[in-house]
Amino acid sequence: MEIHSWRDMLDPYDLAVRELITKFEHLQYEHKVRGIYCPIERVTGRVKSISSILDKMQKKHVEISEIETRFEDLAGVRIICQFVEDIPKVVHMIHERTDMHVKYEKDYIEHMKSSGYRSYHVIVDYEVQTMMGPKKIQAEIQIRTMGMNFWSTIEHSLQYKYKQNIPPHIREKLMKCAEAIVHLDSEMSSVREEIMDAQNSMRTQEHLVAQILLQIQNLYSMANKREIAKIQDEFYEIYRENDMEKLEHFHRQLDIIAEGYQAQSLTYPPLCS
Ligand code: 0O2
Repeated sequence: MEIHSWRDMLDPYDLAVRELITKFEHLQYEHKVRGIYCPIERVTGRVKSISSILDKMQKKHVEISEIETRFEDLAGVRIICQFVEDIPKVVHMIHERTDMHVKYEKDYIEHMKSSGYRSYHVIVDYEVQTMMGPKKIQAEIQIRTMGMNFWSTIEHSLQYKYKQNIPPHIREKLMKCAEAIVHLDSEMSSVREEIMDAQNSMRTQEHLVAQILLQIQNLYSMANKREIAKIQDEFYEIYRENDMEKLEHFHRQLDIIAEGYQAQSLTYPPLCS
């Protein structure tokens, strides 16, 4: 196939990858603004490289004309989760969507590959709109924990270096590492509640601090500079104490101060108006 034909073939897959990344990142955003825990930690994606397609064609005896039907991972999206428990939640989210249709799933978590590879794959049909009209393509969504991703990224680069012939002593080490990752994931799951509590408090505090800073900024148009400087100093002092209750109290006090100023400006309209 000529270079421009490869590009013609792969362009819709590139569009699909970019759209899918945006859609999953938007889900993250929606959770964040609502202060809800999101099972998606990070989203990445890629269109399979031409050399990787050529390698796979050779390995699986696939003709050029069969590429799009035989290879389901020309468009690949990877969703990284913090905990193993997040993975079925992400799978459920995908099933619930109407803009993609699940064709089938591969559970390499329940059934680890002999290499030690663990990940959950969902193959979807997805439609993109191109200059030539709509095009239905397949995309592979890999869902895995940070630990699983760490392992498979390292192992993948070794596969590239050794061209599928990783020496036995390295294979053995990789298998041990894969087992260690299984253990790590399960240890992380056992302290999941604590980790999530800590992350929740961090998010709540960030949200509160942002609101307080906005309140102080709004006061600039109402209060005098000396008073604002005093309020700011008080805020820094409370912030250093790291006491959420005091921060919440301070937030409420600022509301009252702002309401007071607003009432004053309604009582005494500017003389020049
Ligand atoms: P790349 O470079 O990521 O595109 P199968 O015959 O079913 O075993 P198939 O059809 O490739 O093989 O499907 P499979 O096994 O679900 O693999 C799809 C993708 O999952 C792979 O794409 C890898 O990204 C990943 N994967 C599968 N097995 C392994 C593994 O043992 N190690 C690592 N690191 N990744 C794996 P490609 O085309 O292999 O590579």
